[in-house]
Amino acid sequence: MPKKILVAVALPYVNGEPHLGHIAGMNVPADIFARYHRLRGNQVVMVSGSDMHGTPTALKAMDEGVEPIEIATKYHEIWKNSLEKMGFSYDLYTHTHTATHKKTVHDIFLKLKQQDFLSEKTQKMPFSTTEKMFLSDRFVEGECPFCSYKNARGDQCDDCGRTLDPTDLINIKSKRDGSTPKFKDTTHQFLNLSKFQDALEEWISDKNDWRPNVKNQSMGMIKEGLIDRAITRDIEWGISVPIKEGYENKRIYVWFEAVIGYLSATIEWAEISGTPDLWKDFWLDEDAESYYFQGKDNVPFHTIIWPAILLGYGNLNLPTDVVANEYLNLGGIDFSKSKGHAVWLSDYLSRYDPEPLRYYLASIMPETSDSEFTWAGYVSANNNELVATLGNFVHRVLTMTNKNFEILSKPSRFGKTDLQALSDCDKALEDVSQSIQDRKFRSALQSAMKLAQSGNKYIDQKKPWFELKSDKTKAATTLWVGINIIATLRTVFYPFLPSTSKLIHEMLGFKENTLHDGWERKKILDDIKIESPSPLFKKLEDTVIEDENNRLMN
Ligand code: B3M
Ligand code: ZN
Repeated sequence: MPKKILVAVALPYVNGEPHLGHIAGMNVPADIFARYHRLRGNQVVMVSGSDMHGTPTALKAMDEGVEPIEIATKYHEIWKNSLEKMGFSYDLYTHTHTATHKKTVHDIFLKLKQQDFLSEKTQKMPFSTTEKMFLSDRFVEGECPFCSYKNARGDQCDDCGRTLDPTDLINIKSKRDGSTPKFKDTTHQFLNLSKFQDALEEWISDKNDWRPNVKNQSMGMIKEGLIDRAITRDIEWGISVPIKEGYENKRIYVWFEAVIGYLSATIEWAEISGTPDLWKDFWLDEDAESYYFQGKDNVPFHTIIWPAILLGYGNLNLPTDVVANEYLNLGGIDFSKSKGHAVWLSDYLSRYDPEPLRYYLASIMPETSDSEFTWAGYVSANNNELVATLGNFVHRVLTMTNKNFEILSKPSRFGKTDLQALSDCDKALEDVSQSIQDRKFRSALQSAMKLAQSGNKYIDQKKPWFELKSDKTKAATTLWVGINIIATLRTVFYPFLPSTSKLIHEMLGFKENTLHDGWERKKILDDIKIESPSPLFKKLEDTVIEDENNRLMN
């Protein structure tokens, strides 16, 4: 029975361009996971889009002296284009400024209100005496009372990850003009998180296959005691509050509505596909699974706030896993000078190919601890692993076959080494598959690369160049086995390197879409003809390292 799998990728704020840290933490793992499951024949819907509202966009718009919608639209286009160029296979990449999203948010808000999970309360909020306005979320900064981090924001501390209220901040300052705000009463709608304390604790307690950091951080916050949080704000940029009086100048808190973006995107996707009810397969069917990919700072919103909203609404599936990554840091260069610098995705793509980046980011993915991107590491991964191991193996086998055999036929007998090589193929299929299912992407990639390494060893051991001179049928056996290894590499690398996989597929003479073949060693025809192959990867000069490091320092 094919599974139904929702791949939900965090909706990035559109207050800037995507950099490599963003995609290493969410898009790369999500795409590997989605592509793997599609190839297995499972029914997958992968959605995300831009998180358009709230103070992040409003603050950037203020800096640039334009309306928030201009900023949001501009960066949405940049994100969408760059993600497309990377080959991320979204079924829908939308944004949260759509009619479908607003309707879904209002529906959920009203249902929660009706079920008594929202209540109105008056709270003290920072008020700017210089600008005569309330300041929330990213409009203020101060010291975190839990971990003493100096730049904590009005709704979250980026250092310890806790969700906060502005009243928690020590030495609170306006991010807009540096002034010290006064606290003033204002009325808001609150999500009664305290009502979900027990249900959430029970739900998380048996999540033993979650990454330890995700489970422990969430459990820790729940155990500290959940407090009701305001989900409306005194700001102008955002989704209106569906309450008749008193909320005309207020908007829904950006995090409350952004998480609903996963649901509204699935609904929008179903509508666009001409099957408007299909979203239900992924959200109402209890057997459907849902995986949420994101950076670690997003965890409490996906393990506490979103599940609380889902529980309150009723009948909608809770996350199967919240696959959060740690951070990818920019390493190998002087940090003080590079502060504020990043490798921007569109800039990368203007000079280099997507696939080596997909590969390198998967190989250093910050799954359980922070990791470092270095240009030296990138060049080495490209030259030593992609070019010298994978590319070289494929090239040598296909070239030798093309030069020496018009038609290569299936051998009638295999030796021990040949059988071992074929069983290595089955092992790679199993190992990569298991690791991806377990959301262990680095280990999955290692198992895939191991097959290319053992393929090279097999060829070195069998020496088909000698066999060609001494006994051509032996050489034929070796190359036929080599081609079977290549056919398996085509499958196991598909989730990581889809274009490379497609190229291998075509070089093996297969015409149909790679997706139709399933997770298996593609059945090699009994008689196969190999055309002269083209190289899979380009070697990079060592000067790339210095050039790129210089670029970062300037
Ligand atoms: N926009 C935070 C971020 O971009 C936030 C994620 C929303 S996911 C629903 O890091
Ligand atoms: Zn903190």
